Amino acid sequence: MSTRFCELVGVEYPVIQGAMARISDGRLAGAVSEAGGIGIIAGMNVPTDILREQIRIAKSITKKPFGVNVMLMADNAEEVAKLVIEEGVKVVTTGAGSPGKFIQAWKEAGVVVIPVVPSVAIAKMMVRAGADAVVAEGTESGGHVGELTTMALVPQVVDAVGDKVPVLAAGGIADGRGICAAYMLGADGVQMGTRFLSAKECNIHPNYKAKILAAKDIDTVVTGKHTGHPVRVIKNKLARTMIELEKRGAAPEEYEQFGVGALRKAVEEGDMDYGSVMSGQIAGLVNKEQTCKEIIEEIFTEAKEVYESRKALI
Ligand code: TUI
Repeated sequence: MSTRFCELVGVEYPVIQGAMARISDGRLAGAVSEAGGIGIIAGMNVPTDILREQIRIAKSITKKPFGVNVMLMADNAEEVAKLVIEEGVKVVTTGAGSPGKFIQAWKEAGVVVIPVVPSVAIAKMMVRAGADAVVAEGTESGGHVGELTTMALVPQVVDAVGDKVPVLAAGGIADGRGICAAYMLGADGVQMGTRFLSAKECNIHPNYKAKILAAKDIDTVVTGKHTGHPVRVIKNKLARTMIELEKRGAAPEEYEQFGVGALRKAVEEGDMDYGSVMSGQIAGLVNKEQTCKEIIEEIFTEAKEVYESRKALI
C-alpha cells in the first residue's frame, strides 16, 4: 500500500495524524509514528521550552519520522518555525494561513513541508511557494474549517497540483472506507484527527473522549462564521450561545470572548458545557478507544477488505 507520499516522508502507512491544538503532544505523535504513520505535535501557543520537551518525548518513543504543526495565526508561529529546524524535525504541517516566508529555511534544512489547504487557489499558491505535498481539508473536519466538502475539494486539488506533489485528503475520514474513497478521488494518503482523539495515547480529559465516543452524525456545528474564524465543535451550551448571538447580529467581539480559553476548558478541565469541544463530523463513527497501532492497522486492513469487496462494482 505504499504511495508516493510514503516515499516522500519515509513511512509505512500514508496517514498523518492531524495536529490538534492543545491536544496532540509528543506522546500521541510518537505513538502514531512508531505505528507507521506520521504523528504531528501541535505547536499552537505552546511555549518554546515546552514544545522542545514534547519533541524530545516523541524522539524517545520513536526513531521514525514525526512532525510539528505551525498554526500561522498563532503568535508563536515564528518561534515554532525556528525550533523545528533546531530540533531536526522531519515534517512540518501548517494551517490557517500561508507559510510562504518560512518555506525556504525549512527546505534548506531538509524539512518536508506540508500545508493544509481549504481550496484550489491556496493549494496552487503553496505548491508555487515550494510545498512538498498538500493536505486538502474538507469542511467535515474539526476545528478551523473552510467551506468545501472533502468530496468536492480533493479531486479539484488533485487536478490542480497532483501532477507536482502528493495530495492527502482530510475531513470526514476515520476508517478503511474513507481511505479507499480518498484514493479513488486521487489522493495519495489521508490525514485524520477525530479518530485519534479516541486513542489510548491521546491525553485529553476523559469527559472529552467520552463525548467523542458518544457523538452522533449531527452533533457538530460550525460557530464563528462571522468572525472569520469558523470552527467546528460538538454542540453544547457554548456553541448554542455563540450561534444565538451570531443570529442576533451581535458584534464578533461580543461573542469571541466566550471562545477565549474555551479549548483549554474542554481539553484540561473536561467542561463539556462551556468548553470548545472541537471535533469532525465523523465522530459518530468513532466508537472505541484503541492504541494508535491498533487504529492504524485496523483502518488499512479494512481498506484492503473494502477494496476487494467493492471493486467488482466498477
Ligand atoms: O488550521 C486548521 N484547523 C485548526 S487550527 C485550530 S486552532 C484555532 N482555535 C481557535 C480558533 C481558530 C483556530 C483548530 N483547527 N486547519 C487547516 C486549515 N487551514 N483550514 C483552513 C486553512 C487555511 C485557511 C487559509 C489555510 C490557508 C489559508 O490561507 C489564507 C491565506 O492566503 O493566508
